[in-house]
Amino acid sequence: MIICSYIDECVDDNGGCEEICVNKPGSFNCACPEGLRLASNGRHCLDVNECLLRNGHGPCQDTCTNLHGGYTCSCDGIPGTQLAADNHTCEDVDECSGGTAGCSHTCISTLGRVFCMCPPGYELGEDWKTCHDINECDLEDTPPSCPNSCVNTVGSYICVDEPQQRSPEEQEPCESGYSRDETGNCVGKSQRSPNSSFRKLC
Ligand SMILES: [Ca+2]
Ligand SMILES: [Ca+2]
Repeated sequence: MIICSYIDECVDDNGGCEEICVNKPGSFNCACPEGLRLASNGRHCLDVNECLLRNGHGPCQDTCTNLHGGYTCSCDGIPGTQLAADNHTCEDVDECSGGTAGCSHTCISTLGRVFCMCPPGYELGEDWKTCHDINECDLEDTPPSCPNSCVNTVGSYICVDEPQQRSPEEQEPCESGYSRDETGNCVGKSQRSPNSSFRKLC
């Protein structure tokens, strides 16, 4: 009767391996964890410099720093960006998040810079942050559609009806019991007072 017994070389001093010893029937070999490679002596593990690829960037979009058994990426070389959740690419830092970054209205962030924008009817002030109403009635380059009856409003403007220029003879007669006063309004004959509660507009 022949009894075969395998010797586990890894039991004794880890088989002489620096990191991982893999026992096999009749033999064994050394291995290294991810990020390290087996040295030519078959026992020691050497670091892999992942950053040597791509002109020193390695797998990183920007800066690659080699570590023993690994590497780390950073985005110090691309202003306005930060390392994304994938730990490799660089993403724009949104300076507008959590606030308006000083903009009175709309905040836009791109590549580390903040731009403020204004809604229609407003223009950006000298601080490049605060939106001020445009007085459309005073615009010379693009005058309003009603240059003679323009009233500026916040964010826009309105056109008010121009006052009637017709002479009293051309105006329609007032209802019975009313007559037209000096401003052209029909007022009760017995209440010819500007403050009268019986004042009636035609
Ligand atoms: Ca490394
Ligand atoms: Ca306006």
